[in-house]
Amino acid sequence: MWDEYKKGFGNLEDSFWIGNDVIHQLTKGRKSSLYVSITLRNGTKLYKYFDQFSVSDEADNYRLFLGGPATGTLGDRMAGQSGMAFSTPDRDSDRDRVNCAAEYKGGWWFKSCYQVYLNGPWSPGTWRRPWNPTVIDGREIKETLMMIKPH
Ligand SMILES: [Ca+2]
Repeated sequence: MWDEYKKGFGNLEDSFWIGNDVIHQLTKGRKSSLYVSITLRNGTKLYKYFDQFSVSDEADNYRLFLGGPATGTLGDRMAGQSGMAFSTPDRDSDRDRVNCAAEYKGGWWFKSCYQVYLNGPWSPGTWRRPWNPTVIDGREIKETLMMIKPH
């Protein structure tokens, strides 16, 4: 799992994780922003924009940094995960006694375990609180996007 998130997986025209090495390279040494959106099945589109976003290298476990002004219609909870290392089921770097990535079946910047988690399983009923408290049930979600923009 760690290697899959490191190298990226999925289909670029449908659903994918671009890869933690690529995210690190894109955000290394230049200021970048992160735009996250969640589109619900009822058509509502929610978003959050973070002025500063970066991910450190593999030796530092792809640590997340979010900073600067943040705006949007999703809540502020993802900022609480800034500073966290990336975890996958086979590499627990979170701050909880359990293995959050194994418990919630995906890779993410888990803390203890999360307030925001966009890589949960899409199967009904298992992806809880994708973005607390704005979106509390993964079954409501049609699409999520994370986009990086250099300044
Ligand atoms: Ca743990």
